[in-house]
Amino acid sequence: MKNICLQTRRTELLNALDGQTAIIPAGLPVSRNFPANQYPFRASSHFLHCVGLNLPGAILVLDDQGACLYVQRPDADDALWHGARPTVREWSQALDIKTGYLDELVYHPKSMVLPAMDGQSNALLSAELNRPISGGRNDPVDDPLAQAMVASRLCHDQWAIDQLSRAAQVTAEAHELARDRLHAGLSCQAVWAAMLSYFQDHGMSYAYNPIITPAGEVLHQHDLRAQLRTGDMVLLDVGAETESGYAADVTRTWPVGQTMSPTQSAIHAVVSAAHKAAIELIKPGVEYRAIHRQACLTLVRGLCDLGLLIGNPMDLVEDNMHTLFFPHGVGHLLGLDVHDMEDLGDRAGYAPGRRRSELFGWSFLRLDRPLEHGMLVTVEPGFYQVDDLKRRFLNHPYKAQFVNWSELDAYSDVRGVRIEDDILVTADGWCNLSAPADDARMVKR
Ligand SMILES: [Mn+2]
Repeated sequence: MKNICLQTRRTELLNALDGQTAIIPAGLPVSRNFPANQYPFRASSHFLHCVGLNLPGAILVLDDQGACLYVQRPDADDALWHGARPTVREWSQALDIKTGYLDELVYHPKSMVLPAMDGQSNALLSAELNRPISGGRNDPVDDPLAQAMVASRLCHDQWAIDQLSRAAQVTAEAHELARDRLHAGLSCQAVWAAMLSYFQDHGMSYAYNPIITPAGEVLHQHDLRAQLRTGDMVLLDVGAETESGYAADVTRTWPVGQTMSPTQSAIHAVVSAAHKAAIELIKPGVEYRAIHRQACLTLVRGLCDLGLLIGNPMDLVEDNMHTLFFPHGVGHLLGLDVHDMEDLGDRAGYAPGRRRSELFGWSFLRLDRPLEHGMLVTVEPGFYQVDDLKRRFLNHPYKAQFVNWSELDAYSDVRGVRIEDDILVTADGWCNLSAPADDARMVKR
């Protein structure tokens, strides 16, 4: 697989590193119980970005000699249990990159590292480099390398866009398949099985643990044991991952049995209007924060029209009243990771010099930078009735007055509604990669 985009990425990273040495490990498989019984292996996204293949244990080194890929030397009986492995020469020819075996790698003591997510490979690197190395969003990482990787991954090249489009399209199709099957008595597990099967039929896996639930107000509800009942609205947040690791992230909220109640339908329409209004603003140069604010404002306007909130929509957003129903951010970067590059903290999500707000709601905004051509972002406004939040607002001496609490009681059959699509920033507007197949997909402005 000679891939010109991968070569270009490695060359640009080498140039950005200016002769310094960088180590990018793929990571090692993680065992479930005994060592030989392992979870499916998925290489680190930084490694996939540069190499394009899931190679357990492999390490990419970038230094003043160029790029070199070090792979595990096959064990004597590997061929028996796993089949014959390519030699380094074969890897070199297939990937058009210099290669070696890991036992030939001489570590430069000043190497910068992008940690993998598994403890074992980070421990090995720690021992080789004689300093602590660990993954995780709050751990120290080598900043110049992290910044170079953010610059490389922030805007997607054509190969990435092709992969991301395929993931988004297959995901949108799986959601439509699920919608047509929802009926009382079906378990969420069975819905997941149908969607996963659709991904696998298309050579894909899943990008994150699915949320399929009638309890959509629990933002990360991963329990799939619920059985659907007539009158439920089901929130499905499910996304495919291509073989090369590119993710989709799509949410739909649908009724069990094809029809929504009038209250469910009214709230779904308000969320849908917020989703549409936010997307409409997208183009290069626009601050993502403004997309979030637009979603908040449209949502609040709709809730005022329904008589659930009382006051001037702009003032209500200023008073953070939207967070009663929409506490999270309107979206995030998407790429190889479903929340792209969050292993590097907020380096990718936040423009240099910016920090997260401490204000409730805004503090959950994962992206705060001007949009650029080639970025892929999600837009995912929602409406949730969270008992704990409602209590907090009801007991708030100032905020409680802006809610028509008795009217809200009539909406008890609406638990959680979210609509999420994957929006590519184009040269002059946007393109919804996860739009239903029968919609005009390329909506350029
Ligand atoms: Mn998302």
